[in-house]
Amino acid sequence: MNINKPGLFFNNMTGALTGELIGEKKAKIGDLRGIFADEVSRLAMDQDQLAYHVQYYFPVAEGTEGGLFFGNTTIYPGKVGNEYFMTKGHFHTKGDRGEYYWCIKGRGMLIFMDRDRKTWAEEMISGSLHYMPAHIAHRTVNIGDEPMTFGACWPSDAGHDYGTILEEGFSARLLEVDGKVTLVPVSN
Ligand code: PAN
Ligand code: ZN
Repeated sequence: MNINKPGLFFNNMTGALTGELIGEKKAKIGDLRGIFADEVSRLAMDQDQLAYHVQYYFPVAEGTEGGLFFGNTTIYPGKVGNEYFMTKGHFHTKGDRGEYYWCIKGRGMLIFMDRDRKTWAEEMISGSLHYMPAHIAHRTVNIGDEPMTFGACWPSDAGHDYGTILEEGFSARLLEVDGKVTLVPVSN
């Protein structure tokens, strides 16, 4: 009978994944066209500046029913104009797939939006655990001065619908207003 050594490690302090089959995705300021409100400020920044990166473990092919994916995301501190660095955000392509996030370090905010465009936010601090129900778009924001890292686990057939958010956006944005983190409704 075999007793195997683990081939995959998750660092509880940093969130770093090491081992077999770890992939990586980087999002630079230059990749985030149409995400932030202030496009003029975004274009004036160093387009190679890293806004966030993701490490992920895909033990099965994307789209496989019944599997789970695991990842971490680190969002760097910073702002585009008065809007904090954040992820693109998405609905899952299979809308009825949920997800867990948990904050490892830093100070963040998780923005949710339902299909009726109702938006709300939840604070992320070390140890906080967040359940994303089905049919809810989700985006994360770094509101602190240090990198903010969280873990995520989601179904391997969930998929990512970025197009809806690119076209319609969230109905509120997290801005610094008079020195305070404020969830500001988008006027249309
Ligand atoms: C996360 C996100 C990750 C990056 O793993 O994919 O935080 O955010 P964007 O995908 O919106 O750029 C997740 O929610 N997966 O389903
Ligand atoms: Zn997701």
